[in-house]
Amino acid sequence: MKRFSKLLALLMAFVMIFALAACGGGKQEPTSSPQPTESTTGQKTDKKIVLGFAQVGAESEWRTANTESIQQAAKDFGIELKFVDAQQKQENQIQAIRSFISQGVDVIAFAPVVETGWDTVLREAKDAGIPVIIVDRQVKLENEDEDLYVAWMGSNFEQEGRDAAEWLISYMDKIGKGDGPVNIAELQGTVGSSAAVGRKKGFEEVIKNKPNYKIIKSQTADFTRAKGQEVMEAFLKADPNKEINVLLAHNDDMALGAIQAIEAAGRKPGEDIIIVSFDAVKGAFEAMIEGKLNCTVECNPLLGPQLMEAVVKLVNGEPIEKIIYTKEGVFPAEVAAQELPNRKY
Ligand code: GZL
Repeated sequence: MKRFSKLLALLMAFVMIFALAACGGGKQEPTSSPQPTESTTGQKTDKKIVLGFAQVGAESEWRTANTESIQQAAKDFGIELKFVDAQQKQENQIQAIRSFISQGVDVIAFAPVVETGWDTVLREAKDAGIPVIIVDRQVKLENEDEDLYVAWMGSNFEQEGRDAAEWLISYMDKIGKGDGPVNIAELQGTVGSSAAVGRKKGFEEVIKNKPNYKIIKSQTADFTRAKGQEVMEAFLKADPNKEINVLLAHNDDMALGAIQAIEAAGRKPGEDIIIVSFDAVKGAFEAMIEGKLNCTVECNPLLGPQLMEAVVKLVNGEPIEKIIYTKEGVFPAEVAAQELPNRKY
């Protein structure tokens, strides 16, 4: 009899252990079974994918649209998104990436606030076996041959800069000012960011062939509207002879701030000072309709679906392109009214 009760107790213990293991040992398992994640390629994954994303910050309308696109696409793809807003500080982004590594996420993605200083943390992610996708801005590695990330997706910033310069030259010729002095004030984006570096490089590459085109003032306003207004005020105060007749702003937010400064100084934005900027956010279209901005070069923030597609492919073990450019256009004021209703950000 004793043997039988021992056997029964052993059996009961086994059943208990098995039952606990089946419900995750008390861990908070998702109540609903993980939804299969379907990429647009039709591939399904049953595993709940976890993506860690370290965002630059919330400095502009562009960034807000980029964040919304990523958050919505994660929901649409059934991907668990761990999202950190780094408030435009590289140290916060690095800290977030390290936290994603320690949490053991499946994929890490981030929009690098500046180009350099990422090698160490990218090596840590690689050593942890976690693939990294760079989104939007680019990184410059100490050793470009080192394979520290699986893909980059975003805009061709140098092409955007070239497009802005080519539009400006054609516009100045059209209004009969192409042969006179074209004195450009430049509001640069965040110092060391690939968006600012690339736009400046592309713009200067085109105007270097036009001796009457000169950048006579240039300073960063960190991609924000407030600093755009502040720096433009300073430019205008230092321009008593009103030599500035063009503003190049590395994003629409800084251009919109500069417009306020130009009006406060009694000058007409879009007429006395021709303005070209980047992003093509709704605020830029509204300013063009008011005649205060002359052209915006699109920089597409809606990268969410492309990112999630790449994440699912990675987790499914499918190959992804190393470089994924987004498609973009150039929007002069004359098309603003017809285009505004189509704008998604
Ligand atoms: C460009 C992006 C830039 C935008 C700005 O891809 O990194 O950062 O042009 C934003 O509006 O702040």
